[in-house]
Amino acid sequence: MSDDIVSHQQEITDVPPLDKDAASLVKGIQRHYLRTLGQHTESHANHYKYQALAYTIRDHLMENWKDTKDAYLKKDGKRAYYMSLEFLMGRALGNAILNLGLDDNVADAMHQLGLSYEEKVELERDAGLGNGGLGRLAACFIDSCATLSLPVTGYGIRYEYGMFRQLIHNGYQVEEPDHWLNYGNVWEITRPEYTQRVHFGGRSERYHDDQGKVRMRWTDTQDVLAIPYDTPIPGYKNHTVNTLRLWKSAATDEFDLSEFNAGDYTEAVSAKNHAEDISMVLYPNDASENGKELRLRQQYFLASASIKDVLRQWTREHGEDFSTFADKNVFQLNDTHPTVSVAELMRLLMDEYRLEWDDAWAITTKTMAYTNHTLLPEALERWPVHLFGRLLPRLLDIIYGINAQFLSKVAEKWPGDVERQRRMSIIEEGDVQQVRMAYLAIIGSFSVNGVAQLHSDLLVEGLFKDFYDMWPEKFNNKTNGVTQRRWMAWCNKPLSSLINNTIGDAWITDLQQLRKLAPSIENAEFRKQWADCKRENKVRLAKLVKSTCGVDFAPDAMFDVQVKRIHEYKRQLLNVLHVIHLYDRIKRGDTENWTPRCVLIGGKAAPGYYMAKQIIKLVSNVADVVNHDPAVGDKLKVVFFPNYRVSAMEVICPAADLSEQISTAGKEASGTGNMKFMMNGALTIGTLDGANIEIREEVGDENFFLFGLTAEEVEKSRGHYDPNAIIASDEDFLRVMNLLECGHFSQFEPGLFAGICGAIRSCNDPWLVAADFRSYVDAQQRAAEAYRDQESWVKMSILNTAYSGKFSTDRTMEDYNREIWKLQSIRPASA
Ligand code: NBG
Repeated sequence: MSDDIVSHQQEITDVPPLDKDAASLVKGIQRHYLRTLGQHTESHANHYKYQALAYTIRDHLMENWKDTKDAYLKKDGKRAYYMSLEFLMGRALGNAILNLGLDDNVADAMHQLGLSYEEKVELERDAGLGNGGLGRLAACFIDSCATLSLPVTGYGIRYEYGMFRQLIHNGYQVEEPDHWLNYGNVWEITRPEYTQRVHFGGRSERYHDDQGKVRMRWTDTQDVLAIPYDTPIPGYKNHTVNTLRLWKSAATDEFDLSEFNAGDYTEAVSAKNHAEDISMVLYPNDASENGKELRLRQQYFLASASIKDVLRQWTREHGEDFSTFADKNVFQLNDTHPTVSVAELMRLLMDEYRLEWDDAWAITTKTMAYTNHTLLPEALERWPVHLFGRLLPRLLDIIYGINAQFLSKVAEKWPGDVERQRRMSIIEEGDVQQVRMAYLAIIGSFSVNGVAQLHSDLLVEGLFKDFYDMWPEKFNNKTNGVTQRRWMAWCNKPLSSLINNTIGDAWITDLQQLRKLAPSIENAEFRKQWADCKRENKVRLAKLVKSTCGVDFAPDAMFDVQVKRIHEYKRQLLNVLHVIHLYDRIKRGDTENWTPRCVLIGGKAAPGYYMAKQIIKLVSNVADVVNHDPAVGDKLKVVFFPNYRVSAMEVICPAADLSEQISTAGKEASGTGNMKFMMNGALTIGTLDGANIEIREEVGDENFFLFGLTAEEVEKSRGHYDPNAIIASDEDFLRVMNLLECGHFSQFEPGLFAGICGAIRSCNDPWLVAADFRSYVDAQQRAAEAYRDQESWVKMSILNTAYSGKFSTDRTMEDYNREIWKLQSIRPASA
């Protein structure tokens, strides 16, 4: 029977609708367990039970997903593509259950089956396809876009190995590969029919087309296939399911049969490995680049496959008429990583679709938008011209073309200013010529944004000043956010239900509603309930700390938390110095009116970042001494929490009392952990950096522990910074340095921390640890005192949550959409 005949008889999609009640969920779980997974009662492998539940939930997303695609297609409106080398998704199950509104029914169904809901949810492996803030931001963005019914697709890479698993051996970080796909991935659907071919190598050549016109083409290339894997991204109770499309690399089949004789067969097949290398592993560098060739391959692989995919859809719907392409498509470049997209879109429009340069350029510069995520010079990507030319020769031609055209504009605007031309050129001169990716991004985009107000201001005053002088209208700010669905509603159930009972649940899609909580600070009963929620969350975290670190955290102590990537600019070191100071006070008996504290520090260090790894070792050693000293007891506990990741943060952030946001001012572009803590009622101790400034503006100075130099003061201090004088004039600091330098925390390895001590004492310490020591310790003292007055602390905690409304990615996405993308929200017809 042919397919045609079948389709005349009945629609293949004619299936009975799914019921959402617990009994139907039970049936779904049973069916998947038996029929999809082939399991039986005696199976002891727990992950099948998780999978059966996950498949059941996925069933509920499938029709919404199809309806969403249909609605977008029918509307034929403008679409946006979020291009990112990282999507730090974490787990999907709980979020899907929440967004489908199935939480209670699933709990009921699991109960009926005698299964623990919580335990099964925890069997899902985190999708750790990102390093830190930048990757998690992308995940929060696409959650909010789905909730706002915005037609936005995420494009990324399906790394076989995500962020490494961090073990701590003898206080040192050890990296283990994270093969997160080992047990399969319920959430992805392969779409081999949309496979794209990506070119590398070869050369570009001139030729005459049919009309005798001189054109360029890229020949003798070595090609790699890009196979798409789609993940559904559900909006919150709105029937929308958007798509995250991740590419896996694979070899082409071209070497088989004819090209190889029988003897070469196995070698030929093993050549596949090289193609598959591209999507093998995420580079574990946060906010710094390592300049490896494979990394450039990954970047181009993502850019080319994704843009081809967009053009495939475009030509299917509009043929080769690109006159309205720019009105209907926009690419948001997540940092410079996918910036080669600018040149790739030019190439495809000119070489494949035969547009003229000017037309292709007009389209490109109306569809590309660039977000910068850092001011640190080591994170600004540059690629050696020779590497670029060898890997992507045709792209390099185009970049030269863009640069020549651009520099003539610069010359026109500032005649004779050769120095300015040199500064602004995409090609940096020097021993090794480099392609400056950030400049390509700025020149090729109609919008350039930073991620918090201070960061955006510093960009146009410093790093990008020349470009701002040229095109002030391109530059704008979009302050980051986080999704309150995952970061409150899902991960903090006690607090969510208290809030729901108090002001209703509209905050889940309109976070400014939380303001309505503010008057409740006067209600003693409410304050007690608030404190009870916090305590419940602290008990949960204490259990996790006990099981992972073997240390007892007393729930009544102040939970003082710093979790984020380990980086000198984030100053975990300053935190440790304060811990040592507290230890020193205890040892000296200076403990009148003491506030017991549990300090938790967690985060991964880039494997090649020596200093960051030393800092982990220092935290571990200090923790060891402090936790084992009977004189310290419950006054102070310290842990280095291993393998910090999205799912760990879901337990950590609801339980924190004090959120450490202590970067050197001007260095943290925004921060987003700071927002998660605030939402969950932690108070911040922080510098005037990144989004801390806006957090403080929202919640008020009296509910925030501010310390440290301003970004301006940091800049001014350069050249006359004298840390040794600062240390010498501060008795507390002297004692702390003495403990460190005498080997108190490295009894059997004297000199172990000499590098760290040297860095603190160096006049060239760019992070100015010593400069902020005193004001930090004083701010910590204010926090400790404030914590002792629990009534007033709880009020401040409530106000932090109440005034966190600005920091929802729903707001961030509305800002992007209003000012950059200009998409129409499209709701699929509900089922
Ligand atoms: C990071 C910044 C953070 C910021 C996130 C998300 C990079 C390059 N930048 O401060 O360091 O919150 O981006 O914008 O990872």
